[in-house]
Amino acid sequence: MKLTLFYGTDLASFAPHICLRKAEAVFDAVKLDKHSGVLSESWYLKLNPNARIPTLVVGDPEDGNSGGGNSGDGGFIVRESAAICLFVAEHFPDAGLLPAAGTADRARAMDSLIYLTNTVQADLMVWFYGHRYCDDDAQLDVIKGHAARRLGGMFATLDEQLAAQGPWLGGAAPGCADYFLYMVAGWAMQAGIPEPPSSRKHVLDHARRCEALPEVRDTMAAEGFTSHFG
Ligand SMILES: N[C@@H](CCC(=O)N[C@@H](CS)C(=O)NCC(=O)O)C(=O)O
Repeated sequence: MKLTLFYGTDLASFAPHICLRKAEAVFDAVKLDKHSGVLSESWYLKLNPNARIPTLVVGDPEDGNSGGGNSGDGGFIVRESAAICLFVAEHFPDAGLLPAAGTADRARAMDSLIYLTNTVQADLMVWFYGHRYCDDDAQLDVIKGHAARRLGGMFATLDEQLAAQGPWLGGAAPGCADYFLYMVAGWAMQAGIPEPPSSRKHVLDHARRCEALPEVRDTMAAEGFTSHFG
């Protein structure tokens, strides 16, 4: 089945991109610039009405279904970064992107992945897109201050979690939750929050371990950026 990932450098497509590379999937990678206006163009909105990156097109969504939707046999589209990671994990089970179903390790990996996307990533979006939540610079400063403090606390909790059950979020081997943590930790480093991920020993060690993985290094090189951990 043909796979096409629409991605941008160091965006929410990064973790899905690592998963595809780890799975040795054959896929087309289409690079987009989120500042170019392309996300609001009609051809892209048809693929992703949320006007966001990433988008994974699986097969041909126009072929044999109701027309560009998510149903039918011809193909489908996955638009959430964590959902793309999970789809790739299930579609390529030999890649080991998730621990075995029904195990404690699987439950921990899923718990972490969902926390990272619906809590950590959500507050990072507030920090990076704070202007969408307020009217002026004074309000923006307040919003970003709160987001930064909240994020500092989240990485402290993640640090404790890694200390208690590391080295990886799903036990003995790295998987999609680890790639997701590395992605959001890198964004938090760029945000310059007062208590950055690098100030947390176990989060920093985790990032260093991630950077030693060929699938992470290769994806960073393919996207054209380098470590945010110095
Ligand atoms: N929940 C979505 C969020 C995706 C998202 O916000 N992507 C950002 C890039 S990291 C984007 O496309 N931003 C463009 C915009 O908001 O205008 C996911 O995880 O896939």
